[in-house]
Amino acid sequence: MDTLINAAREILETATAIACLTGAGVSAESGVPTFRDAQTGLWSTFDAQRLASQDGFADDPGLVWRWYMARLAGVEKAMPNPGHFALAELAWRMPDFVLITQNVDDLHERAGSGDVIHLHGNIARFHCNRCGREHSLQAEDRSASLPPYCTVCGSYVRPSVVWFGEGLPEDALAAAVDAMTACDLLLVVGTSGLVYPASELPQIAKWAGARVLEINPEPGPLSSMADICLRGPSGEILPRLLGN
Ligand code: BJW
Ligand code: ZN
Repeated sequence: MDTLINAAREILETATAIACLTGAGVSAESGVPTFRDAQTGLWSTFDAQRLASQDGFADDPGLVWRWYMARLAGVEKAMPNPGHFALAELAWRMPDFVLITQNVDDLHERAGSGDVIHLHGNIARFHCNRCGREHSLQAEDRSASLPPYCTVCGSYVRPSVVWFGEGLPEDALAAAVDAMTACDLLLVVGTSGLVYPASELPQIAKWAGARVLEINPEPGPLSSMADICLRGPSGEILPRLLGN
């Protein structure tokens, strides 16, 4: 592993434009469950693919609401881990650094990262499922058995996250694609690479000539395009990569 870390550090030190794509794994060591990890992942307890969809919300809005309120409480309790801090430090060191996350938590921001591109939204924001009006969460909403109603149209309020079958925010996706074509190094951290269109981003960077470095304890579909795979938790590997 030391040889691989040293090789990766060399690539990092000579890179002039770095992009980083993170997934649920980067927050795992903060106690935020990943989606697909067999033992602890949200998918092992719930059919999250169903809950995170319009069909799931239509079938049982109360279940979906309570699931998100429980997850929001978990995110609020969680603290950034050394992986989040290392990425914030990398941004301070590198003038040309773009951080793109699929995560709906704010742990990158709380570690000091600014201008984070959120591809899948934000679990702490809410809007009407019909008219789109923003809703600020009230204390009583948190323990409610049903979602709050929109004050404009009376429909249910939902979390401002991207569900399956929904489009990603266009500006975020465009900025992510730009970063892929502009970078000479892409770090892919803690994502299974299973969810489209985020899963296509590393291929865009590769086609544009960037080197790709994967940090993940497990191999996945993105591993074959990585120049170096560092197998281990990002909370340990990222600080080592920075020489901390
Ligand atoms: C560690 C670690 C440690 C652990 N350190 N690492 C058929 C084929 C292809 C595509 C489709 C298809 N059918 C439908 C689609 C499209 C669909 C899709 O991709 N589905 C797949 C499941 C097949 N995508 C969409 O619907 C997207 N929209 C779209 O495509 O619109 C057009 C369209 C619509 C319909 C049909 C076709 C096109 C929208 C996707 C939105 C995803 N939303 C979610 C939920 C957000 C809200 C919420 O939080 O509830 O986003 S799903 C979930 O997955 C969440 C995540 O951001 C996302 C990615 O997951 P991530 O981050 O990779 O986490 P995990 O758990 O998968 O992996 C964790 C990783 O960490 C693992 O690798 C571990 O090893 C690692 N790890 N510990 C480092 N300590
Ligand atoms: Zn409304």
